[in-house]
Amino acid sequence: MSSIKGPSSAQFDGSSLRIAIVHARWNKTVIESLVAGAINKLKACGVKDSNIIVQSVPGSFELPFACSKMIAGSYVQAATSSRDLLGLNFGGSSTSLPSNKEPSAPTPTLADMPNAPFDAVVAIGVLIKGSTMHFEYICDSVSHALMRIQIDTGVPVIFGVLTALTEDQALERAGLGRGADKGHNHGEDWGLAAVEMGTQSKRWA
Ligand code: DLZ
Repeated sequence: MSSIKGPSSAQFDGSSLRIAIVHARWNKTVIESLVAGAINKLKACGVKDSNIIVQSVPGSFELPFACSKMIAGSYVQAATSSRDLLGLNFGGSSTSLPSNKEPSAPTPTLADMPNAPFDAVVAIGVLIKGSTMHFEYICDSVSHALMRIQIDTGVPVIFGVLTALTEDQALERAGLGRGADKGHNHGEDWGLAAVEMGTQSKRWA
């Protein structure tokens, strides 16, 4: 029997939105796919490439700090863009998963967005349970901190943190499953959620 789980879709126009993606670098293969899925969906909803800022941090534990600084407009973009660090080149308007062969578009930095008031921030991380309590502490603290940031700042923070018990769970949620069913890339859902919440938060302002 097919699953009934998942969001019902609604269409929002992202053409006037500025979106920040902050991602951890732990579990790179899964992260790459999730970030690509989110960017592709943002662009499919009309968000301009020049209005998508991507910033990386070491691990998921660092996501709340970086999100909060991005919202404050004071996080310094690394000299090398995270898209390049990941080998992700998002040139062109293709909505398919990016290939490293596509020409690299100049990656916008915060300097290109003075007073960058992001309409939404997508926090992306992949936590995979190990043999200690580390996983539980990070999942708990990061999810609470991200919730607090969006409530305190009024800027929607999309919870793009996979809290997987196994590597296979993480791969399947990034569309990279090892079986016949590759699974669904949740990054796409996060991109959609960012456009909806960014649009709605303008109306609720
Ligand atoms: C240390 C650590 C471990 C063991 N596992 C993960 C993980 O599965 N996913 C992730 O995003 N980060 C992990 N980290 C790194 C922490 O998030 C953090 O970067 C370090 O503890 C430094 O603060």
